[in-house]
Amino acid sequence: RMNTTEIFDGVRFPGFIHTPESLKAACSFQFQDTDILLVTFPKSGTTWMQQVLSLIFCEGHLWPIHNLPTWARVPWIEQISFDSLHSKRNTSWPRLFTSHLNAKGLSPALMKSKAKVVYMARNPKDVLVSFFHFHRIAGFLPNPSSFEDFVDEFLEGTGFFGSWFDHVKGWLSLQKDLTLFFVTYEELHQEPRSTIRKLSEFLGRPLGPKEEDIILEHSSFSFMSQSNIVNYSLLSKEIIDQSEGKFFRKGVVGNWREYFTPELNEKFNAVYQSKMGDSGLCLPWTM
Ligand code: PPS
Repeated sequence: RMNTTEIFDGVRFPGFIHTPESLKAACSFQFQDTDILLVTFPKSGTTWMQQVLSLIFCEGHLWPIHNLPTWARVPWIEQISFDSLHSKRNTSWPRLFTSHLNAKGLSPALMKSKAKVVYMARNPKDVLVSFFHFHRIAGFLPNPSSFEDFVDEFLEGTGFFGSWFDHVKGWLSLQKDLTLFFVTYEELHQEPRSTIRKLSEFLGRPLGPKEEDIILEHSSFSFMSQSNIVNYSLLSKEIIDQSEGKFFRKGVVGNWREYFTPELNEKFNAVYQSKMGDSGLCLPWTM
């Protein structure tokens, strides 16, 4: 089952970590008003935000940060490991969850509660480059044939986890219906302190300056990439093989420039414009 595909509501998911049952269960999950759900398209800064969210709630007690992997602290509700991780979890924090599902699938369940949603997005060109590399190290995703083909698939929305465009537009169109905090990888990168401050206020957990320092230190790329508990080196080589490339690859804004030829960039921009041009969304990146 390592390299199988699960198609759910027209979207491809890696069958190694998803089943029809796990995906269906996520869409009818019973959220509580105190829950916090992180939603991302893959490679948009999920692990980073899982780390920030758990740091905000651990109140300076760093045992979980040093001992529990991010996926156990803020588990994906749609993955097959969810039930076992969820039942073993420390319950003194609000329940923190992650999801890569789209708004169409997950929002009906969410709207039955007042759960807070943190939606994190990243420049899709950087998402694409990061995802391309991830396909090469993740045993549960197929190796891309070429970068050009990978770009085509991304633009068509036929790759794993579906269309980036539908994901972002779908979730951001619900800003009025959900209690949603929209944050970007770019702003967390450029203004980490003020972004984390705004996020913690949204979550009702304002931080003191010392707490902010602790969070900034433990959510930095250098700390996280060197921490075996969060850098995915706990997983076997069959699942994620980091001998040829790292999960914590670069951690920068704008790395796409090293991969896109002027032709690919033009093609990407034309599709971006046609899909996002009239979205009315104010996104921080220049394409
Ligand atoms: S996943 O598989 O969807 O959970 O991947 P995700 O965590 O969303 O994305 C991985 C990319 O996020 C980068 N990353 C960071 N950048 C800056 N600072 C910190 N602390 C950080 N943590 C993770 C990681 O390096 C991947 O991006 P790329 O561009 O590949 O380096």
